[in-house]
Amino acid sequence: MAVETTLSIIKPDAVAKNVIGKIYDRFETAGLKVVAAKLKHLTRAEAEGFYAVHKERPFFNALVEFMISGPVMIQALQGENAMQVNRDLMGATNPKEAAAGTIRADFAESIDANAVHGSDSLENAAIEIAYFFDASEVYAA
Ligand code: RTP
Ligand code: MG
Repeated sequence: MAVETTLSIIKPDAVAKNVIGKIYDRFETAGLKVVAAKLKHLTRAEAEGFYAVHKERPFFNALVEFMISGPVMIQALQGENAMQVNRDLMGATNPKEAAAGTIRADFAESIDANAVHGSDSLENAAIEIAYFFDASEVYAA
């Protein structure tokens, strides 16, 4: 397995619930290291750009509204197999279908307010990290 870097976002619902630290503990316990981080209230344009791949989907407007409803915590996570390790920690998109012990099962309320985002491929991870961080803001482990 290779050392990878992936993008994670703790969404407005989880930031509002004050569980950033509890979610960071999941990352650290799984061997993922935070190598870049910022708390940010996204603009509409930033959220639309980030989720542009979904712009034709019926849930796009609700997704953007939700993502700008409060600040988000954005981090790059580095470790062995980081992209899939983070996706496994997150659990299914719909928290009602998420396996017990996953972040979404424990902290999410609904398919809209589902606590976290994680890159779904290494190619997208590179694009998403560059969307939010300058290269000089990402610290190699
Ligand atoms: P994310 O991109 O946020 O990490 O979530 P994901 O990969 O698990 O899910 P994705 O298919 O990429 O969808 C992005 C976000 O859109 C919302 N969604 N709503 N109502 C619906 O059917 C629906 N489907 C997706 C979710 O909030 C999801 O996280
Ligand atoms: Mg996705």
